[in-house]
Amino acid sequence: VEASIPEPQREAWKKYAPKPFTSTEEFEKAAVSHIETTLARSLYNCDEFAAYAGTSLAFRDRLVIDWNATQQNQTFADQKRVYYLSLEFLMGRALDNAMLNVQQKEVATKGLADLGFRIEDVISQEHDAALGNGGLGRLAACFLDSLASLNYPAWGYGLRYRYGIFKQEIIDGYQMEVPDYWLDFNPWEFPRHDVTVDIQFYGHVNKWQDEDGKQQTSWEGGEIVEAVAYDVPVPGYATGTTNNLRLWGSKAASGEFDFQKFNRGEYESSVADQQRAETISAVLYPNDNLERGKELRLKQQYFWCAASLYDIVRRFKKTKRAWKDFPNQVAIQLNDTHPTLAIPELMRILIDLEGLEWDEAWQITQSTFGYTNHTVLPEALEKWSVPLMQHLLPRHLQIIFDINLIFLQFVERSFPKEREMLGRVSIIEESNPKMVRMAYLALIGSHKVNGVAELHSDLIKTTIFKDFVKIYGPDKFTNVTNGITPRRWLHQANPRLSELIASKLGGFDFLKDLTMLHKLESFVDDKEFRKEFAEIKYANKVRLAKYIKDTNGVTVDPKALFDIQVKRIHEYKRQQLNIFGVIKRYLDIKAMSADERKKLAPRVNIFGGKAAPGYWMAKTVIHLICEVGRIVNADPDVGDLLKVIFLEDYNVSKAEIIVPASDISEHISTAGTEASGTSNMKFVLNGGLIIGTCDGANIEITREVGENNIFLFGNLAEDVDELRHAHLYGTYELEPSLSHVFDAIRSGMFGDAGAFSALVNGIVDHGDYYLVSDDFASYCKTHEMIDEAYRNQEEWITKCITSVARMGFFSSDRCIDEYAESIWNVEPLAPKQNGI
Ligand code: GL9
Repeated sequence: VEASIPEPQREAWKKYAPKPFTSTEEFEKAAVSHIETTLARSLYNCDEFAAYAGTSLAFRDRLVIDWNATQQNQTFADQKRVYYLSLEFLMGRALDNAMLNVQQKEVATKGLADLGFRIEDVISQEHDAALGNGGLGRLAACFLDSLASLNYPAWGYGLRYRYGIFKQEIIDGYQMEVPDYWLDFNPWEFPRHDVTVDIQFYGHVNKWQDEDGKQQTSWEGGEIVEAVAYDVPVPGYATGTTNNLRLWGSKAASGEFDFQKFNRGEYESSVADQQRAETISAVLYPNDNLERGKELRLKQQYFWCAASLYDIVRRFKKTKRAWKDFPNQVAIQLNDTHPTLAIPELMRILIDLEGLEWDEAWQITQSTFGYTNHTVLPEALEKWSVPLMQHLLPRHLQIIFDINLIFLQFVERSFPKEREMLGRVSIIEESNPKMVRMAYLALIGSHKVNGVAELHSDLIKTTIFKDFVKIYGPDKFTNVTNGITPRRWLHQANPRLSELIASKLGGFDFLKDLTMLHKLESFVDDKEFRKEFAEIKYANKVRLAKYIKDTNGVTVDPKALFDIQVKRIHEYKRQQLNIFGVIKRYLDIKAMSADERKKLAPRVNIFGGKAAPGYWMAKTVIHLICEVGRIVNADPDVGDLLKVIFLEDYNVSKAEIIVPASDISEHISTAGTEASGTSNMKFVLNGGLIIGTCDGANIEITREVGENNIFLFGNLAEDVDELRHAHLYGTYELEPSLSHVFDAIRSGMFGDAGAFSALVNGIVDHGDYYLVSDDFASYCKTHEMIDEAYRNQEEWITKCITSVARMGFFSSDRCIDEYAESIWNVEPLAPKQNGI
């Protein structure tokens, strides 16, 4: 309050308060001014990067105006806010998105042209913000876009990694990892050096009785690391609402201790402390669907949870409300178990610092948190060793033990005859060392738990959380099927298709209500529309073909069927099934007569994705893909009938080029393993069809688009356990056509056979856990059906258009409204200015 300008002086302020540009001239003025002054460049010294920087700064000014107004409006309105806690936000590039969301891209296009630049070249100067591994992180980014676009008062909280997900280089057919230092120039973040929180680690717990005989507990000693806030504006589409993403960076606390060391001349050690502190937010762990209990990771988690909660509690306390109102003002969503420490941390704040009784604190905590589960893969379920937690967070471990004790007593009372259940549901696993099961803690500490697609939400109730359904009843569990933002994944990635749709639907309102797409069905027989639709797909394929030529040096025919699988490389996602299928196709072609070959639809098989650096099997899959490409692409006998491409360093901005260019994309996980998938939605929304298993959101996509418009194959989730058991204990027979593929690999056709032996043996000798052999025949058969269907281009286009028209359900806007209604109980808040 002291910092506000006195009433009499406000007129002067308001007179000069900046106004957003609205014309080409105003944009040019803002951009040139930034290039000349902020960047100290000139007419003779302005390359594309400087043009990018100037454009970004001009748009940033615009966002900041809306951002300030939004924050002020939300503070005055004083209603419930949502806090989305996620260790990953895979944002990609910001400039294009900002221009489109404030609906000023045309102004910038013209303005940049006036200054001698092509906007695409300017946009491509930006370094991706790649603070995530894959689907989970990108989902968080789509949610932020929807929260702002729907005017929800919401903040994201995450970590400001200095290094995002590594850059992938393919060298001689092998993945190499290169660090991704992305902060050299980042105009999209605002360091808040005045918003800091001291975060404590290690130390010990003190308990004593105060004068009133009340038990008191405090956590003392140890070391302090400082959290500094970095704020990133998140503009909504066609609204004045610009929300905040707050990322915490770590640095050494500037206390006496350091200073004294420095003063004593112990420079090295004082610098070492500094570096150790900065290490906490240095690097994103590059694992997807895998947890490895590293101390630094636990430190990251607590650092970020504690800083975020301090911030949230500070904001709440400013409203002078009673603690019981906390859950009426605050909803915190836990994106997977990574932020689970926020639960014992809130308990610690309420009990140790604010003096609440356990029961009231627990009531508040449970009502505040919601937990989203994103996987049932056992290797991805987080567990932390009790000794490690005892060492790093002694007070939190005590609180976890207390939560567990009270919970187990409740279970004992409710199910006195089922004593074995206690061990199964305990937060503490009685192993050596003992482990804290984070998913159980998250579930017990939240009022709702959700899965991310219907099948997945059913599966968590029958597998990993089965006992908890009995304990709490089914109503604690719900489903919110994932979605994607149509702003980035249609309007931005595929502007021509977006334009075409707008021309038929009477404007761009569909970008705010994606269910409006259904009206496209009435144009499915419209000749002109069909022609344009097909032309756009072709142009997108030409764009990708050019990209492939530039990056891989391979010429591909845009008239061929583009078959794409881009996602993290993981055994459960079964890129190996895909490449084995490609090898079979190659062998088949080689055996065909010239006449038979004439009937074949040429194919381009495109792969992309990163393998976790320590995931040897995934790296082997990449190597095999590259080797198959090397042989096939150089085989003159095959020519354009088959090309195999591995695209290096798949990321968000590359997805924006790749996704709109597919005819078919592959979503072929072993049934029951892919919780949802979200790229499946992106591909169909962009007019491609999919081949997929009955897994994750594929099932709901099928329900929406209709069985005739999707190519499903393979075993069902309910049969997987049985099959796995049969592999191990029955007589195991390899699918013969797969056997031929393996013979070819073993013959050295694709280079050193030894390099691929583990991949082959995993299937032949070690139980084929992912059911590659079981699904191989049906997979290949389905690809033949795709060949057949693609030959009938008229039918094909009908399928594509019909599918696009039926994708309205998969907007992340629908998702966010569901969370708001069934988990958060929050209402949107109309913006005060610049709203449309
Ligand atoms: C994931 C699932 O594997 C995906 O199927 C799902 O679509 C996303 C978003 O809900 O979540 N779970 C998970 O751990 N990851 C996912 O992508 N992996 C990471 O990105 C870390």
